[in-house]
Amino acid sequence: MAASTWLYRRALVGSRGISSHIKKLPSNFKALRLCSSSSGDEYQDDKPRFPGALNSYYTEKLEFDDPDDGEAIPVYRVMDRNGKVFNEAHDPKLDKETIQDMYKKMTLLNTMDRILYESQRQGRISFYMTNYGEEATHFGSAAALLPEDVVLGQYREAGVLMWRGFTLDDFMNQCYANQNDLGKGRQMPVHYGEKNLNFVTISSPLATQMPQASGYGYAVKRAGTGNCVICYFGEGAASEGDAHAAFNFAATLEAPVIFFCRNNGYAISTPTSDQYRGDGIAGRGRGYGMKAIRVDGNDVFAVYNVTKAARKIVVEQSQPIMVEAMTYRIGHHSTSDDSSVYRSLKEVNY
Ligand SMILES: Cc1ncc(C[n+]2csc(CCOP(=O)(O)OP(=O)(O)O)c2C)c(N)n1
Ligand SMILES: [Mg+2]
Repeated sequence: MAASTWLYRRALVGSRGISSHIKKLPSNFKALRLCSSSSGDEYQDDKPRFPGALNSYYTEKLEFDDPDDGEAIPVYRVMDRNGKVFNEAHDPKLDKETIQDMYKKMTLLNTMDRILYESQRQGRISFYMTNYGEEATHFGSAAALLPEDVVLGQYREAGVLMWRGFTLDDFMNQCYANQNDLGKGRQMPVHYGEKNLNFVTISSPLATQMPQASGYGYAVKRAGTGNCVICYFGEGAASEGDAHAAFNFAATLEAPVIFFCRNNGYAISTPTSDQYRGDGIAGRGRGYGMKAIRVDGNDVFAVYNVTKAARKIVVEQSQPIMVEAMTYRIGHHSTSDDSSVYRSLKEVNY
């Protein structure tokens, strides 16, 4: 049954619910056309009032919406490859101390990765995952948040935790699962968590953090603290059903969640070309009724600006936002992976 016919019948029987809704509809409501014997000319300016697409309009052209029409979402950047800022107005003008702190922590993260990666190779720990190549996504986003904003991560966001104050000892204790480990040795290495830093413990099954983030965001909204939730995830995790549930719940509940995708080109050995069609992850924002932006994830100032602007919108307007940070996973997926089997050294060294 056509939706308009159904609505019309419901209006006639005057039942509760939808009929009361119908009374609010304009007098030239589409259903009237069903009872009219006129040519319909007088309804040329009418707007469709189907409840499922209130912003649509009528057309007499039979055309499919084509994802290949129009331009792809651009990649926002602030600096060129040599660190030169294109437009002074976009320089976040962070103080020297903060910039140095970011830089030092990026190199510290690299050093920690090397030591822990080699610890695994020496058989001292069971597993490890490096963060090489994605440092700017971590520090750029973490620096733009407040410490009270809650982080739900995937696993490759050690820099976010480092920025918040997780110490080298904390990292080591967790990876070595010793008596000082905050997780009491119950988790695999890199499954960090620290309540005092508002960093929810990492869990291995992909995308579980995503619907949790939507729920947490809704709770934060109800609590009215003026904070937000940031949910980090890989573009591979975005192929999980839980990702859809998370986006849709957050959008409809208007929860203050920044969905921060680290699009690093691979989900273990699966390249993005085998992972999705359409305009990446940012391209999905519109489908969920979410603002979205794509950013150069290797440009720390661009990531900072985008996260700061996203935070303002999600908190002030109470709605989720999709951020897609374009980057590249330089290391192997984990110590259980050998990426030379599925990608060339030339690609990695680009
Ligand atoms: C439900 C589930 N399926 C499969 C896996 C195995 N797995 C672990 S990481 C990973 C790839 C995830 O890729 P992505 O989300 O892009 O994150 P990245 O590793 O690139 O940072 C897969 C398939 C898992 N942990 N959980
Ligand atoms: Mg990935």
